Amino acid sequence: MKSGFVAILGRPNVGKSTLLNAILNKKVSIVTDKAQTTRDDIKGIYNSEDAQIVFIDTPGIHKPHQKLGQEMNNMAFGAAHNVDASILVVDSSKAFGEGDQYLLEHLDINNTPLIIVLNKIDLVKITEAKNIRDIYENKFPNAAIIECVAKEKFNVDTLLSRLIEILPEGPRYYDVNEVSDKDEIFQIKEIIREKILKTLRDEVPHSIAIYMDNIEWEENPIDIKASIIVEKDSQKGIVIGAGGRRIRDIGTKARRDIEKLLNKHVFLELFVKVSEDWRNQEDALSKFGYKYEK
Ligand SMILES: Nc1nc2c(ncn2[C@@H]2O[C@H](COP(=O)(O)OP(=O)(O)OP(=O)(O)O)[C@@H](O)[C@H]2O)c(=O)[nH]1
Ligand SMILES: [Mg+2]
Repeated sequence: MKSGFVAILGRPNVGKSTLLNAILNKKVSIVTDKAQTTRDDIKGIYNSEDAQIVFIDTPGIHKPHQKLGQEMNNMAFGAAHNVDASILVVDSSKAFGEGDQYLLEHLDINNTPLIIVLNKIDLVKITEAKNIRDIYENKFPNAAIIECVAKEKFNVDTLLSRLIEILPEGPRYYDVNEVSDKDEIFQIKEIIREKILKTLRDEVPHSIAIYMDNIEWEENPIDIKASIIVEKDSQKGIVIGAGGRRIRDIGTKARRDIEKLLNKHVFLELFVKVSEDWRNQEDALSKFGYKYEK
């Protein structure tokens, strides 16, 4: 029996969460086309007959502009420690730049085995792929490099077999029926945040947190009251939209996914509240669950 912990690391928007969902054949981490979608360490547990791999999806490592960004980086750096192996996901359709340099300077994978996933290879010409491969081969001569299309599950099996080779003999750390370490409340908040990220543009989606006001599990439909937290007054109207159309749309889409998750009918009520400059306020970061503790 092979088992162990594996951190999925990389810059924002490279496809880390897509890769995790592809490995698990289940959506445990939200995916959008916006950078900095993932804000937490999210464990996803893969089980086969003779292996268990506990993957840790992490926030994309970036140069932080707010305290929230620092906390997110800390979660990713923290995940890179105390694991048996790491996967560094790279968007191979983007030229190597400042952001990649930042990551390489700050990330310490602590001498654990590394697999580099050159993702989004579907968007790349063969010659360009070779350039990116050369850069990472030079940086990490001991790492295995695998080209993937996480979105299409291309080469995900190859990645899994390589990982199983690398991992030590060990027990199952989690029950075989557990897919993620996050509870339903976390997943409900993430579904709401995903719908907002997909609906809004520019800086607004990054300024949002979700706060669960109340859930009445015994009611039918289940009664959920949640608040969308924005940073400034001017963002309230953007989230609500003309005649409340935008928030209704977000609510409808979120409710459908929450019903699928819980397999029950749901009544979802959303509120919009301002928490001034919350991404820089320690107490607000704690309240919304973004304080890195280890
Ligand atoms: N073309 C292509 N797009 C991909 C692939 N994998 C992921 N994507 C897209 O890339 C975008 C970002 O994917 P995510 O999985 O959210 O990326 P992430 O690295 O988790 O991003 P953060 O959570 O922000 O750090 C989404 O629009 C995905 O659909 C791929 O192999 N090919
Ligand atoms: Mg992600």
